[in-house]
Amino acid sequence: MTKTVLITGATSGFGAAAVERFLADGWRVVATGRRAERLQALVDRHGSARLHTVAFDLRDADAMQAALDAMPAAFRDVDVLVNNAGLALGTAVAQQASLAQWRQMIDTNITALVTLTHALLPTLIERRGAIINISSIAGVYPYPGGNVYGGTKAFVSQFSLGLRSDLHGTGVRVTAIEPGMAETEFTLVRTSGDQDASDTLYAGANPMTADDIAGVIHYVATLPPHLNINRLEIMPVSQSVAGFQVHRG
Ligand code: NDP
Ligand code: 8X3
Repeated sequence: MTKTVLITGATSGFGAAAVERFLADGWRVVATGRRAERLQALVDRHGSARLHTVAFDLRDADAMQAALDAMPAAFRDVDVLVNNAGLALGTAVAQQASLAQWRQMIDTNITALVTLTHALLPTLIERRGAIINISSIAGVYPYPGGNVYGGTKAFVSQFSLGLRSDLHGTGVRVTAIEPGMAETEFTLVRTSGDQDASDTLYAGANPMTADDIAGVIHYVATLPPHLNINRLEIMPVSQSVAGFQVHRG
């Protein structure tokens, strides 16, 4: 039977690559993001028999509910929710950071994610489905300038584990994927559009690609139903963790 996956943040990076991966594997896909023209391009490429796109800002709870209410019947039975949309904004240390950017990260990475999850839980329980949350190594390992972004991702990982406990016995699987450095539009967004900064960060680093992570998302979604990966941390070989900092005054 054809399964349905709802993927947020499908206009770029991991989400866009995941759309391609699931469609290629015969799934029905609901793809969301704010940039309507990119979603339309997906429909132009793939048609709408197995693809439903809907453009809205995830931070707008009313728009989210309207999008769910308007979902065509063929796409309503969501088996897998991929909470992928998210962003980092800025690299400033806390004492110099923008409160507006902090709030936007919290509203997107946390509030929108829990709101959508809450709305789809009844369906996911009925379908004995799966929730795949895109967290980050930034939620595990702190670094200067990671402050609120890392905090939101720590929330995502811990919320995932909490969901696992609450959904005990329902058959619903929950996974937090915690990627390290991957080249997408992530750094362009983080630096407010600084393409040079993005290019410099990834230059020579052989970072992960969006396809790498899409493959992991698809792998998790298609595991035998008696298996649950709780959290999955993945980095490029070129990246590793380096020690503590010590201030001597
Ligand atoms: P991209 O910037 O390429 O993609 C982010 C996606 O999120 C876009 O499709 C964007 O769509 C969507 N999005 C952002 N804000 C909103 C919003 N308010 N409403 C709806 N959609 C929104 O980055 P990635 O693919 O790299 O990021 C995907 C996830 O992976 C994020 O949660 C990120 O934190 C996480 N991550 C990324 C890593 C990396 O190194 N790239 C590493 C670890 C985790 P649109 O702008 O059209 O709304
Ligand atoms: C993205 C990974 O290390 O750039 O979540 O914050 S990092």
